Amino acid sequence: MMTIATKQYEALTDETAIALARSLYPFPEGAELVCREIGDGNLNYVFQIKDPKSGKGLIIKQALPYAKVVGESWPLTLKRAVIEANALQKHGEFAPGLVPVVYATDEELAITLMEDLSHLTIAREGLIQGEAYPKLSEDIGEYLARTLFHTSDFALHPFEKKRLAAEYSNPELCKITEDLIFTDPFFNNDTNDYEPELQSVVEAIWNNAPLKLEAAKLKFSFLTEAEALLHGDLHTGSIFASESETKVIDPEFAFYGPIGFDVGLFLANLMVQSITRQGEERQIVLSHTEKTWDVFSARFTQLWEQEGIEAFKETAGYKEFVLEKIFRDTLGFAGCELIRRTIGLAHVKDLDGIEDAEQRIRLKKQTLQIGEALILKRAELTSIGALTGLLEELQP
Ligand code: SR1
Ligand code: MG
Repeated sequence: MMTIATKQYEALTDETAIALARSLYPFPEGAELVCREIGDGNLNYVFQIKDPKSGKGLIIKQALPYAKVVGESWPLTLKRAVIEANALQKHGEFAPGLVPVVYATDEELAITLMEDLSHLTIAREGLIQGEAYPKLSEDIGEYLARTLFHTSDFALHPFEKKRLAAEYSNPELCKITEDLIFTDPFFNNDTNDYEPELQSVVEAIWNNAPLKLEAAKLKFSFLTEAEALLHGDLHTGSIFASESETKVIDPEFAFYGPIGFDVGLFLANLMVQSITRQGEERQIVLSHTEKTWDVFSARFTQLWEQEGIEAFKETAGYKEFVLEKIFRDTLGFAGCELIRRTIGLAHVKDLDGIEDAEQRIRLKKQTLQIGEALILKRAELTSIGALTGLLEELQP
């Protein structure tokens, strides 16, 4: 991995991105490179630079000093580019093949040069088009178990774990999550965004004292429980996929947090997709939901038994206690994500893209209903089958 000779921050253009790519990547002599800005996320620019003749290409991702989704009025640290590049490499140590290869980084320019994944599709887009992605849940279950186990106290010396927790201190990006997922949707806040037809259900959330108490507890966990190096934003828009490949991208929200947050965010985004599907198509996504947890918990168990360093690792009931805690957190965090993706800031195309207004509102109400149930009943839902059972009961 290379470090680029730095200069002062400036936003890349197609021309400067091409020049940078040419200086850092072995494109054929005289190659006529083409550049496209392909970023459709909320925060960054993503340039794809390609030599159409040889088919060789790479990605340059550049953080902007503000949140693209809102504009310059929302300043945002450029340090997130370093966090992202380092997290890609750290997670790549444990889940090789499931994250893109990083070629070079530059802290001043806030850029990362990485493997071109343009032969793959963003999983959210593909799922909306009806793709089944047969490897998705197995790969993400593996990714979650390997990255989270290996960066936790169950695998690391406490000095190394705390060194990493300090390295990945990411207060500004965490604050976005604290506000957008855990706080704002539960109050009458300006960042919320919902159709007038949802006004009464939204107000019912703001007035639901038991729900708010549980949301507060989940926020407290997110704020305080430094269990493992999380991806921090593992929704289906942070995953590239095909029939045979899965790559997790965009860990700029990485920090030391509760393991169930990564698992819960991914499952919530699968749940949104399952709510929009019917019949056999819905079953495919529900199977992914179950398999993600099954693969995650089986691999986590295996790593615990074979590679765990915790003195209590063989104490009867301890491993089960840890996995039950992760599962309960997973459900609660998933519930908060479902509510925020429906009425908070940064919606998802799965729901907002439904053109029939009546159907869209009906499915959004179902999403909110499942979100609330997961938060309130997370201690009673003790198996992944109990979760998918809730989704199976929904009227298509
Ligand atoms: C202002 S950022 C909005 C959302 O986009 C990111 O992908 C995170 O999910 C964040 O909450
Ligand atoms: Mg992102």
